[in-house]
Amino acid sequence: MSHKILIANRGEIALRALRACRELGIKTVSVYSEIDKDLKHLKFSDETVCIGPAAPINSYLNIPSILSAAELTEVDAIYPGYGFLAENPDFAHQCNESGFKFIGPESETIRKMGDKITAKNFVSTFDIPTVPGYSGELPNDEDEVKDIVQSIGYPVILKATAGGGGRGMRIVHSEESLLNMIEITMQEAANSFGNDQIYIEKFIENPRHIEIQVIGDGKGNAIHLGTRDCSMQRRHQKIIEEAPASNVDQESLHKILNSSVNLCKEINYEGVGTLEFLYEKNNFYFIEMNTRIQVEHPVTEMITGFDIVKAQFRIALGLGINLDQDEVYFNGHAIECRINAEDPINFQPCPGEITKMHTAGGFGIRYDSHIYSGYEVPPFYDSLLAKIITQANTRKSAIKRMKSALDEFFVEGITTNQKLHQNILDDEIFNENKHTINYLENEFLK
Ligand code: MV4
Repeated sequence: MSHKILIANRGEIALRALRACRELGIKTVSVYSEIDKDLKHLKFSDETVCIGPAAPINSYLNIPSILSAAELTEVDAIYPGYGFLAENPDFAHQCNESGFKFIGPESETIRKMGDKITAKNFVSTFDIPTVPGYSGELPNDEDEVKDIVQSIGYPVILKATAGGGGRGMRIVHSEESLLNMIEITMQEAANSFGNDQIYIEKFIENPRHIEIQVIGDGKGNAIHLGTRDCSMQRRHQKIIEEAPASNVDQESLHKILNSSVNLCKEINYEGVGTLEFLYEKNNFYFIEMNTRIQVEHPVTEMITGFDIVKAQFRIALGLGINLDQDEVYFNGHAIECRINAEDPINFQPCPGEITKMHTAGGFGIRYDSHIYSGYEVPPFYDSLLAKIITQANTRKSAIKRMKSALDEFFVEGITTNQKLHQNILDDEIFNENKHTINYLENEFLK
């Protein structure tokens, strides 16, 4: 196989992708911003191209600059990773139009899932349960709007259809504030996304966040790799993720796993994807589908033994998934702790030089990170430093293993959220697996 791929990302995911390419014998071109010239993956890349200044808008979000680098180095395909341009349908389209395969779904699939009403209406035709609500055009008559919301029942949540990931949402508790809130939410959506369309859902007050990993080959074959629970989060930033999601109703789960795979088969879904659900009182409610690799993919890899990033490359090169559903075995439990360079009190990013550090390691422990002693964490990008992942036969043993890993790991020179992780791992509610999406902010940190 003689292929060359451009990695259009930075940090740990760029290194993760580069490692996968090296195993597959794929040549790599890594692009970087001026401030990122010392990133670890650049040292192992076949070629490197500087694509602009530190500010993402001038480099990792700069489509012409990335396409120029692709042309200069004559790559076959472009790997977007997560964040930046990973779910930008125009970027995917322009890559393909310029003769570079975008590694991911077709641009039209990305566009469809990016419009949250369209995505919701679409998945519901595959027998996937969604949150009850209203996704039509709102009538002009104010009393009609009030009647619609009254029949959903307060509290409701207003969501911008061009939003997602927690942006452009507002909770409404009673009719008094309804019309005003609709107005503000639409106005904000127009300003932020250039699209004022909103939809209304019953507000699910205290759910868990559970997601399903899917993979399709673009030719009608698809499989799922089970579930993850990402409920331990703060302000839409996940902190700890696990696979599988435990204590969920198995009958409902099997239905949505089947429906999710059917959807992927039916639309010839190409690449990896994640269907996000809220889970409360034994019910799943679809909220969004992500069409990219996710930060937390390693927990799924650890319990399945399947390399999801290598699969992305294999699928893009037309080599298929090389795994059938009946060959997927789930082995024990995995947990991931995201180590961020951030202030433990106010959660503000804490960039700076890492003066000294030591990684974690050992049986059942995986460490995914681009940092090293002497590396300077720049202030321009997200603050993820490292992902520590442990796998063991049970959730309880995986937690114990993580505690030991966190005891070994240290970083000097900058502040991190390591202690927060250690405190969560000692927490009773977490250990009993009773936490919901509200737990960290509303109870643990109070
Ligand atoms: C909701 C919800 C409650 N009810 N929808 C936040 C991000 C976006 N993916 C959807 N989100 C939510 N949608 C209804 N009808 C609560 C959230 C939510 C949330 C969801 C998943 C993980 C963390 C969250 C934190 C706050 C709110």
